[in-house]
Amino acid sequence: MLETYGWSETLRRQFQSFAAEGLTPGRVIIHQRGPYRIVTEAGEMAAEMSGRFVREAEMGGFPAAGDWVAVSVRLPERAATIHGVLPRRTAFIRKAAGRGRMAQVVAANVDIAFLALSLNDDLNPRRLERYLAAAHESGARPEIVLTKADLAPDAARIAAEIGAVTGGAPVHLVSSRAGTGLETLRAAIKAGETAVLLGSSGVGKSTLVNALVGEARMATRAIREDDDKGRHTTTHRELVLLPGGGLLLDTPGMRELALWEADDGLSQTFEDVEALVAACRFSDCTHGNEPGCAVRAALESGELDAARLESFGKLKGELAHEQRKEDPLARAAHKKLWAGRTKANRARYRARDAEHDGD
Ligand SMILES: Nc1nc2c(ncn2[C@@H]2O[C@H](COP(=O)(O)OP(=O)(O)OP(=O)(O)O)[C@@H](O)[C@H]2O)c(=O)[nH]1
Ligand SMILES: [Mg+2]
Ligand SMILES: [Zn+2]
Repeated sequence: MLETYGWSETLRRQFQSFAAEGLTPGRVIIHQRGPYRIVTEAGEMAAEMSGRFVREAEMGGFPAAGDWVAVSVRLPERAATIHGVLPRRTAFIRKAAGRGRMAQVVAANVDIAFLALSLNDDLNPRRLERYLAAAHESGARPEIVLTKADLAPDAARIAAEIGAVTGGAPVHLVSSRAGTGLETLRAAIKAGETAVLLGSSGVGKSTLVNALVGEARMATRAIREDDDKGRHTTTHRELVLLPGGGLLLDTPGMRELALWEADDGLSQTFEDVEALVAACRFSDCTHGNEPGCAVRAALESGELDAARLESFGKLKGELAHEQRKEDPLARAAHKKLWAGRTKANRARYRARDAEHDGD
């Protein structure tokens, strides 16, 4: 039973200490406000965290959709108490919006990240790069899903263009309405594997889940509200078992997956740019006027797109900024650097003013 939800030998070994305490394994299939919904050997049930677990959990340690948890089951009530979370194989983490900005696990133990973009919208390669960086960082393998193919007469051409900037991630072209591309997408998720659907609100994630399941499992936006971009139809995360095996996690739309220590993810997304940077003659090359600059040469030959380079620089800058915010040491070092620069600038201005004093 649990095998269909991805239970494995590795998990069984990791669970041994919990088993010794008489606990049972379960997987979080619904994460929403209020109790979790989990699946166990005894079927589906509601689950809440034990008081002790809540007190002792570390940042980002609360269970998320896709997590394997150790529970005590109260069978007559069909309810369970969560006492622990198993180590995550992969995790999608983002900063929660607003103050406090705690790390939030969006999805855990995901094998494939389907990055959904609607062919009905302006496809923004920069947004795609952000998604890809976050996906690589999570440990899941990213695949692009272009939705609403029925609305774009030149869908195949767009798919090819997108395919050129994904750094090797496969591109799927689907229409839930016309029923095209669904079989190939379903085949991409092997039995026991978990995929997550990520993308902006309204791109058709829940409609796609329903099309793959073959029934209306998830509520979707009414057709006449097609352009109501502001509203989120799905507000919880739900793991759905697909008929052919494999699991698909539907999530609420999100505008951006803010970067959270996505250093490696960024490198993987921009492998081409990083390779060029590494090929510059000087290791601290600013790609300005230095001789032997591989980046400038690639820009001139057209091998590298200027917008892609700019996006790389911007994401790198943002990432450094995020890391400074989280890491007090880095923050202090940065402050010192800037204090030093300001001081140097002031000295320079004074010298310049002194020079002009005699005028
Ligand atoms: N033409 C067309 N419309 C689609 C397709 N798939 C979904 N839609 C429409 O797009 C709208 C949004 O679909 P949803 O599935 O609710 O979108 P979502 O991504 O789940 O949105 P959130 O839950 O808010 O994140 C609905 O009106 C769907 O009918 C498709 O393949 N073709
Ligand atoms: Mg939805
Ligand atoms: Zn250079």
